[in-house]
Parts: sequence; structure tokens; C-alpha cells
Amino acid sequence: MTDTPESNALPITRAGYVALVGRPNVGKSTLLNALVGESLSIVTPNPETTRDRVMAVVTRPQGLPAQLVIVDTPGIHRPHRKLGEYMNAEARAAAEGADVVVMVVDASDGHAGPSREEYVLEALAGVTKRVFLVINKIDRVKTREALLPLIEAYAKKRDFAAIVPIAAEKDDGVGHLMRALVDELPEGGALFADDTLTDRPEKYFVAERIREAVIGETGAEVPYVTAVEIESYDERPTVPRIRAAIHVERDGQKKILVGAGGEKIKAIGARARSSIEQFLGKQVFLELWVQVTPDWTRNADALKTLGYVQAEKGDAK
Ligand SMILES: Nc1nc2c(ncn2[C@@H]2O[C@H](COP(=O)(O)OP(=O)(O)OP(=O)(O)O)[C@@H](O)[C@H]2O)c(=O)[nH]1
Ligand SMILES: [Mg+2]
Repeated sequence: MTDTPESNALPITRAGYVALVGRPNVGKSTLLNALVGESLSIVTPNPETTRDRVMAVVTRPQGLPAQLVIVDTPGIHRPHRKLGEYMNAEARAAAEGADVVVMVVDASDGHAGPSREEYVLEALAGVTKRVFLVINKIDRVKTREALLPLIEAYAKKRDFAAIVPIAAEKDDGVGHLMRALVDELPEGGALFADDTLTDRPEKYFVAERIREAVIGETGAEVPYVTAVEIESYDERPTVPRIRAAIHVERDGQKKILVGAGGEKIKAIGARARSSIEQFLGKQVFLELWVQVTPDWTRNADALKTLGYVQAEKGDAK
């Protein structure tokens, strides 16, 4: 259905919150971006990429008189650090505050998949709202028939409102999922103005793109202890000036990020700048430096300073 000016004029009659939850790396952020039609959340091949709740508003999808407030969340995992506890609490709080919960799983996990979901199912045990199961990455499964035993195994785990196979990255099944979600929303008027896209400031997405560049340019270990702090963001010049600190926990990690002769930090900067410019649609001047903040992932005060602070619904531990 096309979004004609007439349909735009239709008043919103259904609106509500949809939380995307699940294990790390199953494709929650890819799904958020596909539902919104914008590359908002960062997506990487590394697990534990998303760290905070990120809200994206979709008003009148496919011309429907509805508004979905979709919430991306960090992957629910067994935490080893305070940062992990914060991430899990963010996911739980989003699930508890939602009108519909979408539990995302990975079809390419095969038969092992359902047994890996106990921890997430446990976290969702107290959720009384309807829960959809989305089986993502079906492009990695040879035939649709191969999904049937998976669907059966998942259905035994919980009474899901619906089980929807999709491939978020290929935009396969996303429109169908959107319509099914709209049907579940409570009746009511718009929650946000028509032109609202997200609850996070531009600065947040800029910092996330720098973190994405760190993940893209470094091995598996350093990204888990990397935080990005925007120290200044001067929008006055034609080319805005952004200065950001990349926090790591130890000298050795700083050495990795800086690289021999500063090569690595240069590569991170180039990658981040191009991604930020694409996001903002304009050129920026980006200055990065690496700071050692010992054990910040384990320290409540340091977490707060770096912006990992539980919002209103709070301590969902
Ligand atoms: N083949 C395939 N890969 C996908 C699909 N959706 C996501 N991916 C890939 O899966 C990886 C993880 O995707 P994310 O969207 O970052 O996953 P996430 O659930 O948000 O991960 P965390 O933020 O770490 O919890 C990325 O490499 C994506 O490109 C899909 O439909 N098919
Ligand atoms: Mg994510």
C-alpha cells in the first residue's frame, strides 16, 4: 500500500510500544532498522554490540493509522561485569514497559537454538503482555520445511502469540511482521509527534558510530571494554567539529587502539567519520583520542559518567 497524502491525514487509532529482545547477535538491531527503514542502531558481527535501549518511532507504516514505538535492546546474556548487568536491566525494563514483546532468535542456530534460549525465556517469565517469536536469518536455512521442527521446539517453550520467520537483513517478512504487530497494539491516539524518529539525541548516534568503527577495526576483545564519550560537539562551523574520547580499561588496550605509528586510530577515525557523515548527511571534522579509565566496566560511578545510567523504569534487576 502506498502512503498517499490522504492516508497521511488519517488519525492514529492504534499506538504502543514494541520491545525487541533476545540473545546477543540474533539481529534485533537489524530488525529495528528494517522496521524503521533507517540505519539507526549500529549492527556488527560481534555479540553484545547494543548497550542501551533505543527507541524508534514508526508513524503510519504502509499507510496504516498506527504508531509503533519500537525499542531495540541489548542482548540478554549472563553478565560478567557491571556493564553486562546494566545491559540486561535495560532489556528487561524495555520488555516490562512494552505493549508487545518480540523475542528474536536465530534460525541458523538450528536444533541447538531452542536450548540456548532458557536464559532469555527466564528473563521474560514475568512478562504478561503478548510475546511474538521472530525466527530471524531464515536466508541461512536451506528450505522453509527445515524451520518446522524449530517452530515446534520453540512453541513448547512458551505460549507465543505468533511465530514469524523473517530475514531482517534481506527485508524478507518484515512488512508482514509489521502488520501483525499493528494488530496487537492498543487502541488510542499517537504517543509522539508525527515527525519524531527517536528518543536519543544526535550525539548518541554519533558516539555509537565511533564505537561501531572500533568494533570494525579491532579484534574480539577490545570492543567489550570500549566506551565513547563525546567531549565537544560544535555545530556552529559549516563543518561541525566533534571531539571524542575512546575509553578502554588498560594500557595494552590503548596500544592496540592507537596502533603502530597511530595507524589504527587513524583507520578508526576515517571509518567513523565516513559513517557519521552518511548518518548526518553532511561533512564533519572528527578528533579522537584514547583514554585509559581503569576497570570502568566494573565500576558503578564510571558507568554513570560514561552514560550507562538506568532510565526511569530503573532497577529491573
Ligand atoms: N544472514 C543474515 N544475517 C543477519 C540477519 N539479520 C542480522 N544479521 C547479521 O547478524 C549479525 C548481528 O546483527 P545485529 O542486528 O547487530 O544483532 P543484535 O541482536 O542487535 O546483537 P546485539 O546488539 O549484540 O545484541 C550482523 O552481522 C548482521 O548482519 C539476517 O536476516 N540474515
Ligand atoms: Mg543490537
